[in-house]
Amino acid sequence: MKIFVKIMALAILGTLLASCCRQNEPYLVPQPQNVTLNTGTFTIDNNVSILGNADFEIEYLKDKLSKGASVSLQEGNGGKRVIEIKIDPESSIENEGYRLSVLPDKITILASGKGGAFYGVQTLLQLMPAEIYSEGGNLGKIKVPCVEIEDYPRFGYRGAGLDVSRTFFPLETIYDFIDWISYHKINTFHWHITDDNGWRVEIKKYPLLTEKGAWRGPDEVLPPAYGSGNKRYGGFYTQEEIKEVVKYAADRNITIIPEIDMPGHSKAVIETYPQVGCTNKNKTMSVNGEVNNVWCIGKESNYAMIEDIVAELVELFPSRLIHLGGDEVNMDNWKNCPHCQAFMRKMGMKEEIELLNYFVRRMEKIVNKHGRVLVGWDEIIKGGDLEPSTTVYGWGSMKRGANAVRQGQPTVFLPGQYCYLDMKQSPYERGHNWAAIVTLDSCYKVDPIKMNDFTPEEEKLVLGIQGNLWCELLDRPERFMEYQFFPRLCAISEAAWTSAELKNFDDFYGRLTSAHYDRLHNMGIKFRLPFPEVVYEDGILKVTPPYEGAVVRYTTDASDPDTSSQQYKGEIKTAEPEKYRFATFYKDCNQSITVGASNIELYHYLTPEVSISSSYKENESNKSFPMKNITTYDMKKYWRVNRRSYPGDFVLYTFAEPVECGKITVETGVPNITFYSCTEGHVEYSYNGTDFIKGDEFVYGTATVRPEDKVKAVKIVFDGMSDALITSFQNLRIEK
Ligand code: TNX
Repeated sequence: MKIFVKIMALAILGTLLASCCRQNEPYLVPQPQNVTLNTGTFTIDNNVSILGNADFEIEYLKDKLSKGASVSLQEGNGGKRVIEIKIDPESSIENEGYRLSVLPDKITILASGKGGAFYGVQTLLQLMPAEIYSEGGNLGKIKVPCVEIEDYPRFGYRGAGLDVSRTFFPLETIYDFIDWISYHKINTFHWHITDDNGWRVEIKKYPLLTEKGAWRGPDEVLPPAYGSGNKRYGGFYTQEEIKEVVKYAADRNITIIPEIDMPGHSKAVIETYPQVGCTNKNKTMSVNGEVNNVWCIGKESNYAMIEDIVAELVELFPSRLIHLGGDEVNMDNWKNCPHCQAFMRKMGMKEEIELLNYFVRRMEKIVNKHGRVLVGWDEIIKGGDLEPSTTVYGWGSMKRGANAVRQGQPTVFLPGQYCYLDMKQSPYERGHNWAAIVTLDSCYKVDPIKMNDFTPEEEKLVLGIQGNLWCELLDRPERFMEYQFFPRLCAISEAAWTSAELKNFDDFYGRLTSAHYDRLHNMGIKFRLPFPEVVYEDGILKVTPPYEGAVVRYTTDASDPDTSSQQYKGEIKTAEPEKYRFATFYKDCNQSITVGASNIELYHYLTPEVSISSSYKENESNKSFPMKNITTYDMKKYWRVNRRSYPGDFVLYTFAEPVECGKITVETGVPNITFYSCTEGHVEYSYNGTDFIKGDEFVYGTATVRPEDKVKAVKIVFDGMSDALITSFQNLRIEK
């Protein structure tokens, strides 16, 4: 018996010790390769001095400590305790790796190069309280746990990509973004700097590219798109600004790879310099819904222009890799262009895809001439051979990246299903979904080595991984860019940095939610919080908070919870579950989307018989999304018209019998994606079918009617030009 008590006591002590050690354990992201936690701490205060030969990193750390903790370090070795940051090119430490040793009286960061020294500092910052990332922190004193860390990256390429064409981001945001990714040991920023919807890099020889091609609006060469509406929208970066950004990034071990997307995705060039495009009346659309957005391959003068552009580009961006696009070319332009067709005959080409290969091969020469290497999207492997150095970005699927590797091209993996951060994070959130719903877990899983059976030779061609954000849907809500990137990019960073054997999603999720959220918050990032899971069973609402310690608040009137809403403490008994809404809260300053119980109908829409008439001609309707879709009340279905809408365009919903209802929500655009919508317009409604009352204006594609009598008809009326070459309409949401 006594022995049993002793064993129990030991067991309990053991558990206590384990949990207390676990508490002290540094929760690092990305997880380093080797961490040994020792006893004791190093105290950082004004008595600490700093020395070493890593000049930038020393200044950087001093700056972080003074801003985030009000601590000033002295230079030299005169302090009571010392921090040394040393770069020794002779040391055996791997490229971008570092050794971090924290003893009670000395912190040493040793690396063989600048990158490793910078990452040693990043890990050291993560050993400090999260406030260290804030500006204006006042800790005065910081205790850093004694550790020995040996660390190095799994992949040499760890990327984050941002499209600034569809949505333009001001310089300050670009600087913030560089800081944020550098904290996560991301070393490449792929800057998608031109596309159909805006050219954003100053090119001195072709000033119209930014004077005109950087702007969209009713009186601009580029029409409104992606929520920019009927105002002048746009912006660009001057060459001076870009040089400073490149330098700022390089200090933080980040290479910026610029992308000029060609020969497709080029509406912004072709509208400013029309001679660049094909000569034809082709009206078929690219997959992105653009017409006439492709460079002509048959016009020799185009190559001189590209040479000029690239010559300026390489002066701005010292990166070895230069990305010139190659994706989603609508080859109908080439099929219908006399120059392209004559060129094909001259070259003995049979198919248009050979024109793409010809173009890419010329781009290789242009880029190689400057001692640089061409990068293109995975379509570029289709038309024929490439230079062995030409690098492919595998985006369409894991398989397409793998095919590029098997064809012998160095490849960066960013398969949409794992790495596209413009994809929805759940069915209820804004975002694309053509690749998948991309969860935190999907990002964490991505592993081009484990998911393919490459030979050792092929493995060498796997350069790394990139998280990518396309910005068609980034115009709203505010700071959605941060929401889409974080924390999914934290997962990508660990997938790219940490050895496969050390990866463990649950462990990552624990580190993220218990420590890294605080860091993200102090970095100033409005990150996404996961929502709780709610089900209604046996008269009870049961809520599973999304992580340990998560605060869930709720309302009982179907409104969005806020910080004053009551906190969920246990099961809720109710006969009206559809009235409850829940959200996760972080420190009362960030909250998840609002959800109700997932297994019940939250809305009870009425479904009266309805017929449609409109200003659109029958042949303008898209066959796959016919008009009758919007008489079904299946809210996933929609009607798509293949043209832009103009003032005076309308859609009229007429009910067979007048409908008694309290509210009609009129949505336009594609359900849950909300583009191709009515950006400038209003709704009208009628009690008798002939006299119409003017109702609300459309805001982001939605307008509401609150009738006082039975409604016979509802009408969508356009007052301005719509946002795309496509317009979509949905079923009415009619509530009692
Ligand atoms: C495909 S990825 C594109 C982009 C879009 C994106 C939306 C790639 C090379 N092209 O132009 O923005 O899908 O997810």
